[in-house]
Order: sequence, then structure tokens, then C-alpha cells
Amino acid sequence: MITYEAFMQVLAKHRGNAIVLPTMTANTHWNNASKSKSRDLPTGGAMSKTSSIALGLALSQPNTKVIVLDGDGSLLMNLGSLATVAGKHPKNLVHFVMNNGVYSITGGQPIAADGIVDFSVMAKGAGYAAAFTFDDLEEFAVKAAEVFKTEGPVFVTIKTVPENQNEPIGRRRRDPNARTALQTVNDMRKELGSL
Ligand SMILES: Cc1ncc(C[n+]2csc(CCOP(=O)(O)OP(=O)(O)O)c2C)c(N)n1
Repeated sequence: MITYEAFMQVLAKHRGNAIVLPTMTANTHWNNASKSKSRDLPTGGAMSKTSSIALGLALSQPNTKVIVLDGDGSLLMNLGSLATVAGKHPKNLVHFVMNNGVYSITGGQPIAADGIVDFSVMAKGAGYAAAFTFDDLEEFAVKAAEVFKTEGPVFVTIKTVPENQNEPIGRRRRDPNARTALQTVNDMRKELGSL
């Protein structure tokens, strides 16, 4: 299994000028690793919708790589999005699912069919152009360049070590520098030259 922190370090090396959309547990870890925050579009409470937002961005910015860091519980809530993405053939979209087997943010409840469901097989079945699965950091580090060169939509399952949050949500430490949702969207619009 791969830790979020180590995965994010490898991703940061390969990100180039890609737009990155992290959600759930990936948000904090990507925020620590990203060197280009104006090209990040983190989404929090809109569970399961990040890949749909990413699809819109990928279609509107066809010459820019768009990377989604999805949660496995989130993806299960919006499985139809796999077919929607595949049907639009976004060549520039790379859709990662952080497969930690749980709803980490809400305390570690297991996802449906944990250990049985194979997201990469589902994505291929939905029509993604390619799908990979990584359970080992070294293997991902060696193949990452190939993953990002592959014509999309590309799907990547990353088997991640769960980091369960047991502190009640209202009592968790918040990043005092965190941008509001509106600031994040406005920053991205400026970055893309539409504001
Ligand atoms: C529509 C909707 N239902 C429920 C929630 C409550 N909720 C927030 S995070 C979460 C679990 C997310 O699990 P996963 O996508 O696997 O990410 P992880 O927490 O493991 O990083 C839930 C159920 C929500 N935000 N939105």
C-alpha cells in the first residue's frame, strides 16, 4: 500500500502545468505537496462530484492536462460518472482514485464491497482508454511518466493506507490560510484567463 504523503511527492514531480482537482483526504496532502496552488481546484463537501467538475474543465481546456484525485467512497456515489467521462473522450483527463477502502473523513466506515470492487476494471468497462492499478510506490514512481503520456481518459487506482479522522468534524484544526470555495474558483478563472 502507498501512503498519501509519498504518492503526492511523486505526483508533484510529474504534474507539469496540469490542473489538479483533489477531494477528501487527498485535499490536505496535495495542499502540502503542490507548488502551483493557483492551478489547483480543491473541492470538499461536494462528495463524488469532483470528477464531473474535472470533466468540464478537461473539455474546456483540451490542451491542458487535468488530474482528479478522487475518493473511493466518493466515486462509488457517482459511478455513472465513469460512463459520462468515457463517452466524452477527454484525452487530457487522468482520473486517480485513492483506494483506501474507507470513508476516512467521517471516521473510517468501510466502503461498499471493500476488497472486492475493482475500480480500474470498472473504468475500463465504462470505456476509459486505459487503466492502471498501483499498490507499490516504487512501481508507481517508475511508471508515472508512462501514465501521464497515455492518451486519456486514463484511470488510475492507487491503493492507499487509510488515515482515519476520529476527531469530531467541528473540532478539527483548520488551515488558517485555506481559500474559500469562491476564492478558489476565482483564482482558477484568473489562471485560465476568463476573469
Ligand atoms: C452527498 C454527500 N453525502 C455524504 C457526505 C458526508 N461525507 C463527507 S466525506 C464522506 C466520506 C468520503 O469518503 P471517500 O470519498 O472514500 O474519501 P476519504 O474520506 O476516504 O478520503 C462522507 C460520507 C457528503 N459530504 N456529501
